[in-house]
This record gives sequence, structure tokens and C-alpha cells, in this order.
Amino acid sequence: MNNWANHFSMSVIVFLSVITTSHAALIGLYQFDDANNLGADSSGHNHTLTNNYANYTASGYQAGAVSLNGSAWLQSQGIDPNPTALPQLTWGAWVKPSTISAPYFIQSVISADNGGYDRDINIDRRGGNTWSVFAGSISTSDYMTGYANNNYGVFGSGISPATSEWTFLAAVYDQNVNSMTFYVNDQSFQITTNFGSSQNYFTIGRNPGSGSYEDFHGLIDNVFVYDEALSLEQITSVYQGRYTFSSAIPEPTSAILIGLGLITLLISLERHIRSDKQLACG
Ligand SMILES: [Ca+2]
Ligand SMILES: [Ca+2]
Repeated sequence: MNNWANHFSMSVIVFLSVITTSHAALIGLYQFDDANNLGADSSGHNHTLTNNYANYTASGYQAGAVSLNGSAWLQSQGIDPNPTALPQLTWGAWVKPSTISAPYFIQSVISADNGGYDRDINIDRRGGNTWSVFAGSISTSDYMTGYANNNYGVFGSGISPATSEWTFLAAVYDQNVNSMTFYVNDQSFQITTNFGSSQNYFTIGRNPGSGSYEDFHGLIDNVFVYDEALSLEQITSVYQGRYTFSSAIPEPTSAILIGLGLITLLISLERHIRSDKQLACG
């Protein structure tokens, strides 16, 4: 391969690799596979969870998981789930409760609640003891099922939690358009929301605004947090265990890199033309 071909192929490689590596920002991924470092973040952002009495189990959805007995939880560091800090947020997990009739009437899977029905995925007796989410302050007419109190409330999916198998849960928030989409396995629910301010951290297995009352009983694995509102296609990818996404639409930083790739290509072309001219003159 001559120099011209080398330059050209390198430019194309730069160009193509930039296009295929752009992805939504995964800011926390907790797979609970290391018993000695249960809160480890495998997203690459080092947003390690602090562990408060949660145990490791090898019987996870994939390899290890956290086992929660109703008085244990993990707490985030470095991620602020407030709607003002992250208007768009997606989070979820694979979950296997050991009971659906906990002593108190809520079991929180993941929550930033400090009162006012903040971002929170749970099992809620007021949502019919089904997989539920908090929706902030909304009109009662926006509830498909569930419970409302003073125009605050809980959205119940109507899907009873299984204790014998793992369930995929995700909530996709977009505060800019007052929307949340709640996924339970392959079913989804579009919900109108109006969230106020929450804790500036989140907890797994506990509602941080309710002490131990809403602690979860059972197993949780593969907790994921994104700083964007994922599309159905992206949620499907997460469901299938692929946490980063290829995209044909470059993000701004990728566009800059693509530009650099094109400049490299143009320099190669110019050199090629110049060398042709020199050959012609010589
Ligand atoms: Ca795992
Ligand atoms: Ca609140």
C-alpha cells in the first residue's frame, strides 16, 4: 500500500470509528459481582455506592447481586438525581423481591424521595401492590390506576411482582415535557409528571425520605443510571444487557472529531495532488 492509500485508509478509519462509538451517557452501572466491593461502579465514572448492611449473593440475575433483608440499602455518590440537575434521567434494575407483602406498604427499589412523591420505583400497596412509580404532583385524572392524595401520588402498573423470577424495571424521566415512561419487562406506561425537588443522591433498597419504613426485601442486580431520556430502542438494548449504544446521529463532541477526520482526509488529498503535480513537473 503506498502513502496515499495509507493516508486515505487511516482517515476513513478515524471517520468511521467516531461515527460508531457515540452513545448516551451511562453515569452509573452497578452489577454487584464483586463481594468485596459491592458498590463498585462499572460505568467508568467511579460513582461508587456506599453500602449500608447489604449482603452479596452469588444468585444474581447475572453473577452476583445485592441481597436486602428489609433494613439494608446502598447510597449513591456523585450523581444528583434532582430534576433541576438532571431534567432527563433514566434508571432501573433487575429485581427479584422475596415478598410482596412487606411490613410497611411500600418497598423502594431505587429512590431519591424526600417527600412529595419524587423519582422512585417501588412496590406500592396504594398502587394495588403492583410495580409502581412515584409521579410527583399531578392531577388525579392523569392516573391510569393507583392512588392519589392531595394531587400527589403513585402510579401502579397493575403488574404483580413475581417472587420466583427476575423482573426488568426502568423509569425514563423527561422533566422538560413533564413525562415519564415506566417499563416493566416488555410493557410500558406513559405517565404525566410534575416533580419537585428531591434528595441530591439516590438510594437502592430504601426510600431515603422515610427511614427504614420502605426498605426492600429481596435481590437487586444491574442497576443502571443514564443522564438522558432513553428511547425504546435504547431501553431494549439495556434489557438485552448492552449498556452502550451505537448511533448514526453524532453527538456534538463526535461531530468535532468527525470534522478532524475530514481535515485529515483533505490533507491526504492535498498531498496526493501535490505529489502528482511534482511527478508531472519532474
Ligand atoms: Ca450481577
Ligand atoms: Ca420532594
